Amino acid sequence: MVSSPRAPWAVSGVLAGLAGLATSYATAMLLTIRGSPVVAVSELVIDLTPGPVAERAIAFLGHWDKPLLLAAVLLILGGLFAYAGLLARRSWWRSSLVFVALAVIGLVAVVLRPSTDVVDGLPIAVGLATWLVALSLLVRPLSRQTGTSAAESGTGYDRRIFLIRAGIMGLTAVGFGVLGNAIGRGRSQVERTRRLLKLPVRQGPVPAEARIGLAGISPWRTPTDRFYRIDTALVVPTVDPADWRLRIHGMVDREVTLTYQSLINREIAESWITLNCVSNPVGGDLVGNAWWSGVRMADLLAEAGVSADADAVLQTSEDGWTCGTPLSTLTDSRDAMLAIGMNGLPLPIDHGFPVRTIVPGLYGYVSACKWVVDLEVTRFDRIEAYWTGKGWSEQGPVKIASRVEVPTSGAQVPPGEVRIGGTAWMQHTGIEAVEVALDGGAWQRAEVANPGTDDTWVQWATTVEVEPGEHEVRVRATDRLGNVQTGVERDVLPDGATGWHTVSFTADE
Ligand SMILES: Nc1nc2c(c(=O)[nH]1)N[C@H]1C(S)=C(S)[C@@H](COP(=O)(O)O)O[C@H]1N2
Ligand SMILES: [Mo]
Repeated sequence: MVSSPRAPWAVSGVLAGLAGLATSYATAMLLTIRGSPVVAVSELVIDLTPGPVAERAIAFLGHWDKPLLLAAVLLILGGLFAYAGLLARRSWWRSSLVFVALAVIGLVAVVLRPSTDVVDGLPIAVGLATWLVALSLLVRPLSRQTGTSAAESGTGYDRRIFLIRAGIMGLTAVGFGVLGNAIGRGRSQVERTRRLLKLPVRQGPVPAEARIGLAGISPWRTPTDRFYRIDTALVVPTVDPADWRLRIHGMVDREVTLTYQSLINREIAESWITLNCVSNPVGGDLVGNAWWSGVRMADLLAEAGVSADADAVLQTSEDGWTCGTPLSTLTDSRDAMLAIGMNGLPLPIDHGFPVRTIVPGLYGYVSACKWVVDLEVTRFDRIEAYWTGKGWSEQGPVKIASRVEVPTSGAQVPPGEVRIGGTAWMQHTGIEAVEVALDGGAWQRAEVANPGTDDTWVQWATTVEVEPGEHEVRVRATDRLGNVQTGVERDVLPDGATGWHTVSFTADE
């Protein structure tokens, strides 16, 4: 059998490999996943290295330990890529197996990381797809004339096509690498600035009365890293506080432009506020409670002097997302604020650093603009905001909601007395009462822990008596205006879901 020289095959493997690493790296940076699959594998190597060996290596190599480890991983990868390319001479399948095996190792490394979710696997999928496509593109001109007369082309393969493809592949890989690096670097610089910031904010103490003391219930204060995140940003805006400006304009007496420094020099208001998403289904977890620190929106708007004809504020974020907020909710006595801190620290980048809006009593999509840079005082009949242009309601006041968290759906409990509990919320109105009904029976009052504010959720708990067998418990809340949560089931679109959350469980000896 006549075949082309070996070198181009090895080069194909390496180029395809690098292209896959580059696209997976760019994807990881784009999805703001901390570190690429290569970094995950390197970290896995560190984890798997016996402690004493690692210590000796670190002592010997000093600060060079991690760059050297990365370099070693890349070198080994390079060798495997070349090997895969050579294998492709005989069978494309065997070489693609090498890539699949590498992807599996990467996936294992990513999954073994603390707090991974499904999207973390995406860079690997993108990388694997790139590998397979790139490899087949590169080796096709190599194998085309294999087996035919080598004399025809003189070299035994389609050299020109191969070189062109290899060149394009190399450039594309470099392009993705540079792109990923630019995205990653912008974020890490802003993250460094964020960590060094000393803000005049406190860490609010959780009111003792807010806790119902039932194991398994959501913590009253949602830890920042477990706070839900919703936004349309593919690449999260990374705004340096030094560059941040907020313009307040439109139907105002005088325009106001704020810098970050001028904002944090003002009086800081702080409060516990529960934020939830209009897309949260009944019983869902797109809700969280945090201690927010910021500057009262009412004071800022008073400085600008809003026109009596205005009824809305169109908020715009750095990435162009918009929401329309009722002016009255920003000027009344509630703690609507331009938040700079969350749970006692500067806002995380993903939650709107350096500045976002928080308005108690409104769903996030009409109020909680992250990375906010522009407030236009206006009228609802003149604007269309991002989500209202897509079928969601113009007005987004929160709805009464309650959730059974204990027992969990499908749980097995001993028969007899069973503790039931969860959370309920109706921000800015407050929760007056929570009731549960067992197996479609009468509503019975639960105990409600009073956090001392109407702007947050409450924890509730009660005890029911159950016989062995299948059971179903549902919950409903009543707000402080006497409105009882409706049992009518409605979807999240256009203005938030309604219905009673129901959980089934089994009582078993
Ligand atoms: N810039 C920007 N701000 C935004 C959004 C967005 O897509 N972009 N989503 C909103 C929605 S729908 C919700 S529910 C909240 C969620 O805030 P969180 O991610 O801090 O939990 O942010 C709001 N602010
Ligand atoms: Mo939302």
